[in-house]
Amino acid sequence: MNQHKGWILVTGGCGFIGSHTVARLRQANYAVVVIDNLSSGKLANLAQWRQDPWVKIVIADISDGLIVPFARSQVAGDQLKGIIHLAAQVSVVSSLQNPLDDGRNNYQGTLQVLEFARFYQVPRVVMASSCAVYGDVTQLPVAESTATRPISPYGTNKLCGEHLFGCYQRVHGVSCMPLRFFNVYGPRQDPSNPYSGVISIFMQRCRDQQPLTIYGDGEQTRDFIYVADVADALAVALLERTELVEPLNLGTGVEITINQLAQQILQQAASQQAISHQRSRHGDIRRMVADTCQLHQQLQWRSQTDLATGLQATWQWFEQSNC
Ligand code: UD2
Repeated sequence: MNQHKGWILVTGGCGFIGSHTVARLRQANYAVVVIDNLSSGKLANLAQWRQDPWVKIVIADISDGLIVPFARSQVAGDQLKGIIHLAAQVSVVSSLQNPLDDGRNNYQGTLQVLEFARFYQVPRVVMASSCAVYGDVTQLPVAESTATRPISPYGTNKLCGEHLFGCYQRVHGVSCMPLRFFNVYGPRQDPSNPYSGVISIFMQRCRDQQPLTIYGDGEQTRDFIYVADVADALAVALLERTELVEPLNLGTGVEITINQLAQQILQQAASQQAISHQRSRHGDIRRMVADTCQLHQQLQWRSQTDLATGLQATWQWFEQSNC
């Protein structure tokens, strides 16, 4: 393909969500520049675009600034159409252990992205925020109007990132929109550390014939959204609903307990692995599910993949991969 519809910068594009976002943008014939420090992302996640002239990858840490790495990308002469900002430290637990690292990645990194957008007059920036901005909630499903009271440096820095977005919008006219991700799952999610997504951990354990561990009684709930749907919502927010600027929940509105999830995964994997229970994780949120009314009304978007379908696709990937 010789032509494309314009360049889009994806920070964290080598990661789990980032690589699906690159796929979604290439499908729509946008060219993509990725900046990634490979702290959790992998070049292998973008292997299928290795020969693609419209996917450029620069290895750099966004918290040190984007202007110099972008100059290395060979597309610096072209006007960017937009930025999808996904590069982040993603573990709530790590943020409690190393709050300064979290601040550097998630607050300073976001500020660097916005300074870059201002410098290059990038018309639109969309960022990954998190339902962690709400903290412990008493009313479910959680709506965007709920008071934000984060209970971790991770949630606090994501909230600060949202405020930076609002500030750059008002002061510098950079069109900015945060999406508050709920629990994202799907192919390429890396199960290699204890704070990886629960679906990736359970699937790896089924595949490797090890028992599953549930923290606490398993009656805690989450709202799981499939990664290709997340990539689609990001593309729509960046390219189609450019008038939107207020944060929106990005979830499915479907609440499931971890006990139910474990059973569904065992069934999908045709596995009879035992389930053991361990003490609850410190700070584990009890119940979480998105109110998706604003997502439907404003973004005019809803998730397409139900949990059974998403688990099936994820399991197929786990069976074939050796991660
Ligand atoms: C998710 C996000 C995090 C942040 C947060 C906001 C992931 C990986 N993390 O954290 O970035 O946005 O939401 O609140 O999406 N569990 C088990 N057994 C296991 C692993 C987990 O029982 O082997 C439980 C865990 O205790 C929790 C639930 O499964 O109750 C989900 O855990 P998680 O680590 O997938 O995600 P979460 O919600 O803690």
